[in-house]
Amino acid sequence: MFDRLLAATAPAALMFAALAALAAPAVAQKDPGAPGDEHPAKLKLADDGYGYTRRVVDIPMRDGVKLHTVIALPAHAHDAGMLMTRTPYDAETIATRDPDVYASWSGNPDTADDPITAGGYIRVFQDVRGMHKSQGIYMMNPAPAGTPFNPTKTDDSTDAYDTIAWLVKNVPESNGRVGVIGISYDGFLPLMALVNPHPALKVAVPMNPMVDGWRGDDWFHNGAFRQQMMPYMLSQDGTRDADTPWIAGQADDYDYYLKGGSAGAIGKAQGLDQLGFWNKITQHPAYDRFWQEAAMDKVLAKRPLTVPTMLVAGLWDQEDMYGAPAVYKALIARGTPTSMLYLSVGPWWHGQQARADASQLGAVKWDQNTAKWWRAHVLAPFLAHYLKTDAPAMDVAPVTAFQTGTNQWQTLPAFPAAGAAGVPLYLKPGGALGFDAAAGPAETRDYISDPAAPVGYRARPVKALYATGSTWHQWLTDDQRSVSGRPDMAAFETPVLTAPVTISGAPQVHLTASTSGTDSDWVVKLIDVYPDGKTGGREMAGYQLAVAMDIFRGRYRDDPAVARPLASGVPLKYDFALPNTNHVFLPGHRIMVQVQSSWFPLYDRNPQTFVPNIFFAKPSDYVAATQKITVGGPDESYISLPEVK
Ligand code: PG9
Repeated sequence: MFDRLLAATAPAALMFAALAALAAPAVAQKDPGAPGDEHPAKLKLADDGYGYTRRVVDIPMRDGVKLHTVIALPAHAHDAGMLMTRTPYDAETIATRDPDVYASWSGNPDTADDPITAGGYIRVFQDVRGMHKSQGIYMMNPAPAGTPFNPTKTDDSTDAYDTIAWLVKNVPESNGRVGVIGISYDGFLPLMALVNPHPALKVAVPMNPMVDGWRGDDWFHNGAFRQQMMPYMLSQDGTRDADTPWIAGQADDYDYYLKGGSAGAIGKAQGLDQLGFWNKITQHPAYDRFWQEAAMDKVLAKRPLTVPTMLVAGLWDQEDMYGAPAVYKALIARGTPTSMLYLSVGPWWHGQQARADASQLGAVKWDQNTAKWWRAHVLAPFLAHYLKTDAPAMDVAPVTAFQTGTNQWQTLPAFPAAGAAGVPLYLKPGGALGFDAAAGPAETRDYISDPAAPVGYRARPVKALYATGSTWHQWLTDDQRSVSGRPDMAAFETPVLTAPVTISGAPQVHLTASTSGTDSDWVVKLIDVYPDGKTGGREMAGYQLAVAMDIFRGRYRDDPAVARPLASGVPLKYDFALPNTNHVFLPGHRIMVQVQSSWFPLYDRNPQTFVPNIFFAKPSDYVAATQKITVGGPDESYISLPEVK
């Protein structure tokens, strides 16, 4: 509010400031340490209270731009490995340890502190170009240098290379071995460090990395825009200190975004059309070269992986569910050896493995603190083996995956688990669901999708993602009974299972449906329905836990790069992958599939009238539509489950 108010009254404010300067006597600003000033000229502390001392340097890159870098050295560091986290989230803040933040690096603890502290590593934190105290221009997740959308000669790969080159020359306490680690945006940066890596880079741990902003990470999922990320864009792209507040007014984001109209209208109202990144994404709503040139699974698949890398994925990662598995799949496909590529898959929200206790996620309990176990038994030995001079042996499998349902860790040679094969689970008449195709002629399951009353992605009131008290981090495990039974969605359910159904990998949706509109979104959810209170325990009686769900914007059904109208009233096929699973549907449970056509307000509404760019849809474009899902018959809808027999 204040920054907008100032902007509105800037001329007046300048006049008053000039008058004030003339009127008030000049107050001499004493230099710190001047006689009488109790402030010392430069305050020196023995350490940060945890035995770490800080060395702050502005490291010159190859083009002369200096990047602000905080080096945290453990007391008596000698022959120590270095572990670097590059970040857009303020290196100075992250590098300040805070006992209240899970006894870890404070602020946004982008690493798992206990094995790192115990490992005695030198920690390095660096502001990326253009953010906080680093020089240079800022671009959000810039594509590699020299691509059409990054015409400069530098990028986060060259900056990582130049920084590592400086570190190994100028940190005498180190053993010359450097690792990179980070979560989310800070997980994207280790991936960029792997593109033409410095020879001293010995290990990379990209956790929950941002990989493809259009396919399935932060900005879109299959073309549907994640409009609740707009406040982050205003903050991150608005100023180099990322300090611009988003003022919505309503306490319920469902109200705010419904009243705001299209995402483009909301963005304009908030001033986002001043932001370079906002203008880039609104000009590139389809999966064109802007997105494809920056997709890190594609970038890394162009070259061999030469640095041992452990990708870390969360099965309920609410922000970057797509990234780590996509990079893993792309690198395995090009023949990367398991001696070079590791994967950890845990029952975690975005970064939970490093940021919090992980004995449960939302209401779902795992019978153990999965994060602490993983840090001690997987991350710690992995880092030590590659960063310590004596390279201690490690017993870390190529894949360490938590199997939910049975709640046990698995060590696997690859992911998905061996033997996972597509088994059709058919959507049938009468809301039935089963592994046997429906007998009889095709039917349709119909519902009305009305953009004036979109289906919520979680129970209201919906807080802004990072508002105080927000439970955004656990929304993917919310009980889906909040929407079950609504007339504007369709649910299908198996009988009670008498034997376990084990799945590992990405379920594949094969939906046949028509819409009376000329565009449509399809949300498909694969759900584990817990037994009733008599057999399965009262606490979770009847709970509907989504194990995989995602949205698909119909206009891209032929080609993600080209939006095309849908033939109204014609049954069309929609084929898309749901996020990865590693789950067992236990006996006594049921399997459920839910289908709906909005997921609000996280995703912008589809007007259901084909328009060139949904960001700029007019109010009159938003029309209700009758959705008809084909069940039974030769074109029946089904989900191909990656079942492990
Ligand atoms: N991937 C996270 C994020 C990116 C963009 C918007 C909101 C969150 C992150 O870097 O934490």
